[in-house]
Amino acid sequence: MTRLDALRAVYAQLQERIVVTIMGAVAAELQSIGHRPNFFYLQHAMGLASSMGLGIALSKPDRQVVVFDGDGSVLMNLGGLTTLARYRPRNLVHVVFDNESLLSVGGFPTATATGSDLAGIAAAAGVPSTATVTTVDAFTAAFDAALSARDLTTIVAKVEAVGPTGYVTDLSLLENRFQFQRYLRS
Ligand SMILES: Cc1ncc(C[n+]2csc(CCOP(=O)(O)OP(=O)(O)O)c2C)c(N)n1
Repeated sequence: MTRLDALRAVYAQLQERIVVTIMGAVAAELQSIGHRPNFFYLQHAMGLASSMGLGIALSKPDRQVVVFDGDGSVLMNLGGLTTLARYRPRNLVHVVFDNESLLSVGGFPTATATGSDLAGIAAAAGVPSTATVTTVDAFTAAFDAALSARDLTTIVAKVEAVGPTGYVTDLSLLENRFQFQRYLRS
């Protein structure tokens, strides 16, 4: 499965939900499908997309929050999983696109390439629902189930280590920041 195909498969369900992504490939790919004011692409703060999603989920319990993370980013902040589990926001779906690589900075292998199991780590951290999927159909089913279950879920989607041709988009960090802030307040 490619991450782009997985994103396309669930894009319609992102329209009315709050979405936070990590920087780099996933941000560029989601924007290539179509940017929306409810999408925020967290630049620079590698590993903290789930933490930002947690804060939003706790402050907006009536909204569902989707976080698109990466294996390298999660590995940089494994403690984030324990904090997620501790607060257990039932309105947060945490998707980790695991390409076993730091793709956005050149494709260096991560620990998932040598056997570390992020869904297992999330479950051991206390995340109540976890899954690992390897096909678009399985990803869509797991994503749908997580949205309807209304409980904290981490879905690890094993994807090919391929990304967009370019990472720079015409949406600047500050523009995205102010637009997203206005969206959250509206
Ligand atoms: C604290 C910190 N260290 C390093 C970087 C540089 N950096 C940006 S994206 C990235 C790789 C992210 O890897 P992953 O989460 O696996 O996502 P992928 O690029 O594979 O989609 C790195 C190392 C950063 N932005 N912040």
